[in-house]
Amino acid sequence: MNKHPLRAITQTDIETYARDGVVLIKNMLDDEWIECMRAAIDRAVAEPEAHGILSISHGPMTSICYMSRNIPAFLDFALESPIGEVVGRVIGADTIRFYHDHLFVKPPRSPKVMTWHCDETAWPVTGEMVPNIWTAFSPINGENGRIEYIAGFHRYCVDRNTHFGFTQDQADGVCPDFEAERDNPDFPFRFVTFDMEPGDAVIFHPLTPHFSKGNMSETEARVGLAVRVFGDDVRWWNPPYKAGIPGLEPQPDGLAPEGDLFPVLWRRAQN
Ligand SMILES: O=C(O)CCC(=O)C(=O)O
Repeated sequence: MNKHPLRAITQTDIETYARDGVVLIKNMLDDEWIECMRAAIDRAVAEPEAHGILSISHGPMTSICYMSRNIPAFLDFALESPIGEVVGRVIGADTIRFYHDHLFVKPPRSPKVMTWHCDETAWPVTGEMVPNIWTAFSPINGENGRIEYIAGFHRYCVDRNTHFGFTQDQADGVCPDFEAERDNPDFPFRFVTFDMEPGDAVIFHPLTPHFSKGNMSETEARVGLAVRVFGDDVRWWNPPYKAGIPGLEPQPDGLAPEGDLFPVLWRRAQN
């Protein structure tokens, strides 16, 4: 099972993430990881309540979090796979800690649409270094519900200190419905999306809007495992609309996350 990515992170990967707020990393995992995690994912999908915490989007799609607390393979994936290194190098962090994992499985013919949203508004922290590394464990394509992203919108949000959520009472309210912009030739941002193979990953910024439609395949589930991490600039911040962390009281605003619930996944070697 590979500990380092199967191909090195490049300057182009780093610049693409900085510019677009989203980057595809092909071929991150070897076959052993894919096989091991497919088995662990099948276990979680068979009994979601027993193996994770149901997310609000659970329903016609398996959407559960914190499997790493129940199925050892998910914790191994966070700690021993290349994800910490990959995300740390792409976002330019010196230290990457684990935050949580979130499994998204759309079975064949799942009508589940994830409406446009940014993740950042839910996380009980400030800082830009709370990306999502979303790894494919099935083929991902236009038929089975691949994710779409609005490239560059994260900079718009950072520059204006704007934070869109899922609901009106979160920060600056509901994320714009970018469907209205799809055919607008004057829309200043790009829609981007990626076909993926098992073991490929997409890293996206917490303020990058994303969306996925239902799975129109008759036969193929769409399987993705999101891992969210904390980098160097992250500090606790707990207004009422933020998600809690199971088993942990809200932490004092302004402190950096640390401790056993947030193990270090990767540290940059010092020269
Ligand atoms: O898997 C999906 O379709 C949505 C994923 C998502 O919203 C996320 O990873 O934050």
